[in-house]
Amino acid sequence: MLTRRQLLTNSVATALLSRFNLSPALAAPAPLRPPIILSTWNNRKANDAGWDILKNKGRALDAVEAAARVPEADPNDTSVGYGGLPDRDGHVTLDACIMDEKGRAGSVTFLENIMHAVSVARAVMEKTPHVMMSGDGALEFALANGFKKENLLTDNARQKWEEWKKESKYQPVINIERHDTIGVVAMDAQNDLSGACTTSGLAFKMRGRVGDSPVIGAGLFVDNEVGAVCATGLGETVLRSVSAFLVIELMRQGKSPQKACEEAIRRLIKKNPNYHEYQVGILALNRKGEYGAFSVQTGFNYTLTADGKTVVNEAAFYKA
Ligand code: SD4
Repeated sequence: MLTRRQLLTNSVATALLSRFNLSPALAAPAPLRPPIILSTWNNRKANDAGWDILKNKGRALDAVEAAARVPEADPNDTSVGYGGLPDRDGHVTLDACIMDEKGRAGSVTFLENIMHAVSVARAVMEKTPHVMMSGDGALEFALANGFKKENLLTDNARQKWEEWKKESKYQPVINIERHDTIGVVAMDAQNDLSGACTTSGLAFKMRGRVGDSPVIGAGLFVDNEVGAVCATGLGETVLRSVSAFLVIELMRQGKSPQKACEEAIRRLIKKNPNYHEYQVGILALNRKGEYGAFSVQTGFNYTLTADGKTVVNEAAFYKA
């Protein structure tokens, strides 16, 4: 026999269901989806590091940070962290950000001499009341929080800079340099979402230039009710379009991740019509574990790990 309390709970539940016109099946919580991690470009080792965390029921936040740290530490990756190509004055300057399932965010821009910019961004998020820290202040904060100061300019990167100086042409090249700037988005076993981005930015950029990667809403945005989105490519175009936030809002309105990326790239091209001269790729994941990617030019690929398997997929691209 039902107790008085159970009867009361049942009648309140029935009243709520009819008030909001819900069937009991619709009111039940959605079943949990399996974890998934995606990163921009061919970043298999990064995904492996993230997957190790996700498969053990770890947080998406830890997974995206672990993934981003892989290219940061790799001297052969010339657009992230250690080994990143320097600015036109020979300084490696880093941009990074991270966002968690609570919508908390941390970011560093124009950071020098610290390999793991993404972890400094996480420390900004977790240990300060701020979202963004920049330049010398970010460096001081990193050192005060136990990060080690080191030279990030490798012999290889210095050599490329010396070569570049002979002509000193400032022309970002589409898909010819190896792109390793990593944007990474993930959903964990609890179905919480997080994302991270880390880069040394455009090679031989003007000193002090900051791209889209550390800018919340441009290079990265996460909304746990909707999805997680990251962008890569010519940051100036992404900054003008606030692309990651736009894709989140398009998905909120009901678009699939694929359609949302396509619409955001179309809008970006409208604002930046010289689209033969630059590359941008956007990668999106929604709460159902559905994903999509789209780019301005051919050549953008992304790495997907789900169910313990990793594949590198070519993204579709804009055709006028
Ligand atoms: C930037 N979006 O600094 C970065 C660069 C990039 O692949 O993603 N390169 O503009």
